[in-house]
Amino acid sequence: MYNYLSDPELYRTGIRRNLTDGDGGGIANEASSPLIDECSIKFNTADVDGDGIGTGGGMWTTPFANPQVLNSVICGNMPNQIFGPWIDLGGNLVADECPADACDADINGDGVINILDFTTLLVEWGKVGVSDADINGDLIVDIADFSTLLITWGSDCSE
Ligand SMILES: [Ca+2]
Ligand SMILES: [Ca+2]
Repeated sequence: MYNYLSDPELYRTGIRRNLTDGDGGGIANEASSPLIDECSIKFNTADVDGDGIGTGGGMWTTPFANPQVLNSVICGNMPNQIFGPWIDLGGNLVADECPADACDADINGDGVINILDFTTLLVEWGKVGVSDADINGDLIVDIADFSTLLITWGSDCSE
């Protein structure tokens, strides 16, 4: 998501597995101060080509802007979580490693973890790089993702 001279409000939004060669894998704020409320910003990557140009895997913000973050999870982004200014309104988790979240295994996002997610995982099996079936965000679809799917099988992820 690229914000330029705008202050949108994001509420209960998931921003996951986005890629850029430059800055701001998940959200880039150029002179913008969004309100980020109950959002999940996970497994986004800046500087995909690894040339050292590109930062703010989860969120990147230019100086003098003030994105406000409330009750949100920002984790598992590369090469870092947040670059630039932001205002912590509380209830946030910002971490390199994401805690286990049953609903990460809801690959197709329909609110339940079932055979449809398993089918997608089979189709994507062995894929290297960004995939919805890469449940743990380590950029390969393998047995670790399958294990998480099994453990969380049948979970209700609807809101
Ligand atoms: Ca599902
Ligand atoms: Ca994986």
